[in-house]
Amino acid sequence: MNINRQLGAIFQQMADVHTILGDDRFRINAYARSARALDHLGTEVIDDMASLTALDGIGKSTAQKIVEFLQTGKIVAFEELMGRIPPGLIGLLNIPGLGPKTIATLWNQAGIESLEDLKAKLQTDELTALPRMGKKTLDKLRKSIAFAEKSGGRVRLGMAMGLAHWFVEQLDALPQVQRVQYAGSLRRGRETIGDLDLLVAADPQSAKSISEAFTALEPVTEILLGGQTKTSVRIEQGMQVDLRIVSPDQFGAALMYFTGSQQHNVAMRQLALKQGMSLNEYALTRDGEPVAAQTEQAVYEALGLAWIPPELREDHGELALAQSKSLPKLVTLADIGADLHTHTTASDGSWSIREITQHAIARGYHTLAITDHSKGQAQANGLSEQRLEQHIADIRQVAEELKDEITLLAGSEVDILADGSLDYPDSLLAQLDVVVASPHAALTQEPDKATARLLKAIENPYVTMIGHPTGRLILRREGLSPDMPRVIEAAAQRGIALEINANHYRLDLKDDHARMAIAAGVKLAINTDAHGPADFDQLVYGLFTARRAGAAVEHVINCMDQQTLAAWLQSTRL
Ligand code: DGT
Ligand code: CA
Ligand code: CA
Ligand code: ZN
Repeated sequence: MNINRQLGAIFQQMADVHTILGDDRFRINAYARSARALDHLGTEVIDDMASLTALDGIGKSTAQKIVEFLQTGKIVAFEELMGRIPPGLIGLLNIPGLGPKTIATLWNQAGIESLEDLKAKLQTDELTALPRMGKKTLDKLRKSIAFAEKSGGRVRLGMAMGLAHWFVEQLDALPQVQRVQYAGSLRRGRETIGDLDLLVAADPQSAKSISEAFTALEPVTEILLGGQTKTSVRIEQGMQVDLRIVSPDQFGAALMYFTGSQQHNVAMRQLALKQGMSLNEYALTRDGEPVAAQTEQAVYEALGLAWIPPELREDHGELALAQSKSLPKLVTLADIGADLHTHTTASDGSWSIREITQHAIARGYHTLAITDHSKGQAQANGLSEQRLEQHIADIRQVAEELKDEITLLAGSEVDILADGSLDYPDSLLAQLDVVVASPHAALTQEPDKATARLLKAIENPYVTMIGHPTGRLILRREGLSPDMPRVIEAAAQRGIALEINANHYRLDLKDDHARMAIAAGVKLAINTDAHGPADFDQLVYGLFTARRAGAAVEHVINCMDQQTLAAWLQSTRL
């Protein structure tokens, strides 16, 4: 379990509940700051007051709570605080766009204590009697609730991955376990995950003891299905985790089956039937005799197919490509040599220019672009024109000092304003090496306005790429719904890149749009948008998304070598 994230979520919830209760700002800010600090921390917290209070954003009282949690598994102050509000109110915090202040109003002035209460009141417009609750706001709220219910119970890839790694580690530590692998939508790298699917290879004799050890793991709160080879549990994070135990000689067929997707499985089974064979979760067989089962490769090969990377197993034409041995050679972590969207303390990041550059060097990157926020992003400490000029000079200085180790580029993540103009004048943009133009505000505008907005930004002569083009936050905020085929076509014409923002809340472009971009000949950028130490590691989620889109090295500018990339960046200038 990722302790930092668990603690971060607790402190954020404490900040929210204090806000709902109308408690003092000072305390609220302290908890919110601690939550952010924990989110960005590179290493796991340990129960030591001195090292905890040394961390930026962690005060003495928060540090004491962290120690309490690490030693006892709970925080008494948190539990007492939760007792002060109706339990149903917490669920309302999951509705996108519904913040603790509004929840306080709904509770205090309309007696709303749960999602059910709120939905009942939204049947009519009676809530317009409350402050800041116009008809438009109510409509937005109705849409948000529908959005939240549609995503029902799914979690973000980045959250599920952390949990899966922890379970894999626990199972791997059991001596009876020969192999363990996560499967399902997680292995396919989908942006949200319904439940975790874990697969273990072991001697059938030991299945019982393995499933007992699994159900006894600390985060398990409920056993949904307690068989010997099939076990399902609910864990404290709310997720369901399925465990299957198979004998080692069936592992490949089982892994293929439980990786899915279901549509891919159906297509595979049909292909097997066509060839006079039969495929199920245990083996590929002919006339009841096993043909292949031990590895996925063997099963695919026996059907005349190349091994298909899990990210492509969605029945989007991958079988035909595997048959003609023309699957794309998907981009991997090792192919990435540059990050072109990162933040420093100049705006809302937690690294200095030098620190982030050293981290990029340590990761073996040949190029790094620093792209702090523009002036309109006041809440993110966006840079005024004057500050940007100074920042460019500061970046150039570090670039000169470290030029033998890395190419450090001066950039900006410039806001695309609601009308499509950029937040800095062209004369200033012209001084930059990289211009990531991103929408941050006005994210509920009508689709045709959003389309016009992005098209206008693409026309700017200095823009290098559009960053997180829709501004969505997965399971939180729908973001813009522009006409993506038109935006992609414009980017292709203009010769600029579209970003896959690797942050697991964003993954924006999403997989389907990235696939369209590749087909249209648009170059993709995969950037982490790093704000702090843990963020470079989010690259894996961007890679999953790119791979689901069928991206190979030649589609991704971060895979270019230093010289090619420099020349490509130049080529985007009109
Ligand atoms: P999720 O959990 O909703 O994010 O999506 P998956 O793909 O992980 O789905 P899940 O957990 O229900 O099942 C895992 C895999 O097991 C699924 O991708 C394919 C396979 N599977 C499950 N049920 C069926 C089925 O009824 N037919 C076939 N052919 N495969 C199935
Ligand atoms: Ca699943
Ligand atoms: Ca499942
Ligand atoms: Zn950014």
